[in-house]
Amino acid sequence: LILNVLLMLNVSCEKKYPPTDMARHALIPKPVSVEATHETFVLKDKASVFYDSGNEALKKEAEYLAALLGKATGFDIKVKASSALPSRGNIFLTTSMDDDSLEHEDGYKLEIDRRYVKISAPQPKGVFYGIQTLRQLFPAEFEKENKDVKEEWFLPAGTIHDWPEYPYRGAMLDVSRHFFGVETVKRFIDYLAMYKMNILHLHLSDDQGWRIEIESWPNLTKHGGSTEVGGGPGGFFTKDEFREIVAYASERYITIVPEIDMPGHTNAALASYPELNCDGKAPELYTGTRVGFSTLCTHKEIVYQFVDDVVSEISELSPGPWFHIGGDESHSTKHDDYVRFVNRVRKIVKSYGKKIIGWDEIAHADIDSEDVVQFWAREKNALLGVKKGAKVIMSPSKHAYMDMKYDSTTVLGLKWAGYTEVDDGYSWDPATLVEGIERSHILGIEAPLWSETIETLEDIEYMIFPRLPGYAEIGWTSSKHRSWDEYKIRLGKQKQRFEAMGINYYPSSLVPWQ
Ligand code: TNX
Repeated sequence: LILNVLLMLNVSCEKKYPPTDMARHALIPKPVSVEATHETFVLKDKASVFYDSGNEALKKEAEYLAALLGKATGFDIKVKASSALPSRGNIFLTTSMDDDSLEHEDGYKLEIDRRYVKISAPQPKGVFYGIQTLRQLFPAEFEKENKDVKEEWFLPAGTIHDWPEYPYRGAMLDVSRHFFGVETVKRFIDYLAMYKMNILHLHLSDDQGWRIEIESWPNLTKHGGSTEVGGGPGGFFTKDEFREIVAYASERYITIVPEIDMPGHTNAALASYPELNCDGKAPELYTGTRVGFSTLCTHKEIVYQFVDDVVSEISELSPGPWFHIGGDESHSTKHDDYVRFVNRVRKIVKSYGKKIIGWDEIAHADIDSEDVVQFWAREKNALLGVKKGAKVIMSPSKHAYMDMKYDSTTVLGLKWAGYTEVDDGYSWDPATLVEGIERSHILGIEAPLWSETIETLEDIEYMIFPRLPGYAEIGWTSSKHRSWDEYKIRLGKQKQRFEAMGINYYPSSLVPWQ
């Protein structure tokens, strides 16, 4: 009886908050389902984030969320273990699911009502994705530093069920043409995480620079890392820095795919070690932007020792399942030499327990169902890969290249694959783009950012915003639930969020910015 009276008092004392509509919030990527119930959850100071007691992985998510909320609101948000739904006003993270509608291992369910917020998922990874959705349900100023202090933050009530369409949802950053340090890479990772992407492919070597320390071949970074396009100072990641990137990414459920591009795109290595060249002479370092002029000497045994050492040292630093061997634009390597080289390198990579990814040209080598071709230019190559049983990552340069200019007025970027306005970036379906490449062949999608013209974080932001959220949505949301006309409205509503975060974005006239 006492309890009932208390409950009644509580109800009658409850403040009235304006109704909400969860379904009208501009979530990117678009979730599988959103049911609004129009109540309001109020987050106040001293709220706690609870997690299943004993679940250490989940505790990490709770700490991540508490830190995020604390930073945004200034509240003192505590993390607590619990075995039941906590009292009102709190947030609960759990991996015990009472709902079989969510069979997908990377999925989550987010429930908000006026009493609590609950994120449940089969795995902590799903909880992390639920947290990213929760974050987007707060008003844009949530993302702003040094804002006015508020006593209450409102969230719209309802239930979201959500899971990804493709397992591989990536972006690539070229740190070779221009070098970007750990802080910039971490920021890039933050942007991927915000949109539930799970792969960061790092293009770690090219003609213009070698960017990762290899202890057994120290001149690669000492000499080969000492410049970049335009003649700037270049740079490289020490092993510890690379480990720091891997760890930062992994806390956000992002796998690093390291790429060492070979046998072409290797001038920086060739300049560092004369024995890798057929004529035994080291060329000068290169700071221009041409491609296709360099090749490792595929007939020399020392070249395979070099590859073995490099793959070994990098694989030891990268816990992910893949090693990207490049293989593109080897215009200075004879076809037969190229095929034999890729075949041997493939065996080396496998001997370190990694699976091979290569640009679509590697389909000419003896690849099979364990290998992955990254489609960027030639449909024929990708189809050959599919015929050999390989899986495909879709990175069509006409749609997915974030280094392409938006239009003729874009100062940064290149245009060899055509201009890529925000709608061209979004309006394609990986599973129907190329006849013969079907849904079942596709591992996922990746949007590369090549950096011939990109020098700073501001440059990076301008090219990836606002295209990146679109690639994230292509990877996450089934194409039957996607259309540009509906998406552009949600994208337009990101304006305040981009501005709150200080992101330098391209204000495309195709998007109804609000
Ligand atoms: C082609 S895409 C390349 C890169 C360039 C890029 C510029 C690919 C596999 N190779 O070497 O940076 O174009 O858009």
